[in-house]
Amino acid sequence: MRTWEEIAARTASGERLSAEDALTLWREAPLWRLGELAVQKKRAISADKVFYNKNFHLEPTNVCLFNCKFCSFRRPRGSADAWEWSVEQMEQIVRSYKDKGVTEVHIVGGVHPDHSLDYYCKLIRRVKAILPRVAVKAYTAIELSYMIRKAGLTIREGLERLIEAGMEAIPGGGAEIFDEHIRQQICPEKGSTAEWFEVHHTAHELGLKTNATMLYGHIESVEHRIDHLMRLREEQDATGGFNAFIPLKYRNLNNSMSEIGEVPIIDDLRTLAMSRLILDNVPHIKAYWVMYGKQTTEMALKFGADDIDGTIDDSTKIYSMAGAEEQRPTMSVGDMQQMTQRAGFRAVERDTHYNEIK
Ligand code: V47
Repeated sequence: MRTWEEIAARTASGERLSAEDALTLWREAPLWRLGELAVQKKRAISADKVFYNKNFHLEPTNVCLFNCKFCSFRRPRGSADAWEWSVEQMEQIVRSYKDKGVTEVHIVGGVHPDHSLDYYCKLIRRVKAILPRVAVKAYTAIELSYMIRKAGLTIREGLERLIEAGMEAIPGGGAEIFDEHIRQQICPEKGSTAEWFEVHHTAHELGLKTNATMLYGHIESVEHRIDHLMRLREEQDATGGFNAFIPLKYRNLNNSMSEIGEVPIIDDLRTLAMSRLILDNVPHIKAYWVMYGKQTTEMALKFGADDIDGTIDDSTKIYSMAGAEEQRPTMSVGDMQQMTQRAGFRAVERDTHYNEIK
């Protein structure tokens, strides 16, 4: 077995990590060395840039067919804090972003029992009618798989309809942890790992770029995280369709796994760095500031992240309901620039496809 020092030296010179070496590095290398290696890899791809965008979220409903144990967002239909916005209500929200310079709307919500594929296509069309130049990054693979199968279509046919309606990218949610045994324990009702990959693989074949996530810091082990990253690396070798990887730290407020607690920040930093090192073929590693909070996000830039997501404008509740620091998440461009500068990098505005906006 190689020592961590040997593995670090080989990784630095461009050798791809095996699962076994990744485990040694993850467990044994000091944090500073992981940071150094990850930033070296980050610089080779994005130099001194850290990307952000001007975006907002639309969360049509928190009513969901599935009852995932880590979720603090879901509410039973009819309960006091459940919401089901009509398309007209969402149009009103979208109209408030006219002339605000946003380039992306991220649409994601519960898997609602009544909504049809036509409803989801209609929502995209209405958004595009109001904000024609804004990219719609919409629906997790789990929502997509459900709405498309319910319509009696193949994943390819369903995605084609959504693309025709104006969907430009797919967010990374619903990946959770790919190991089927762990998945069964934390989200037994949810769509499977195979379903998640089928949607992303088909999207890539159709030329759509997508993101990938990993929910970590609950009952999984480091081996499960490595397995998750290896499966993504393999898919990326085959299609090249992932734009960004987003490690999502399990936040434990008000859900049925709360007793597990949250992992320390050092674990977040090791996970970010190891994601950058294992995913040598995924260009961007996103430290989602809404989930980490601003301080950890700033540190994440020293551990291989090159993207911090966007301005958000207090439009998402998934993380505030799970106990994240930012209860009304909003970040100004000035704040993002300062955060990036303090970490020794340069903030660059991007669109959904990572084109720089001058
Ligand atoms: O799939 C839910 C996660 C995801 C909790 O693609 C939780 O740019 C931690 O995927 N603690 C949805 N995580 C959010 C998501 C996302 C976010 C930002 C950017 C992008 C992108 C994608 O949120 C779910 C799940 O893994 N999640 N509850 C929780 N308590």
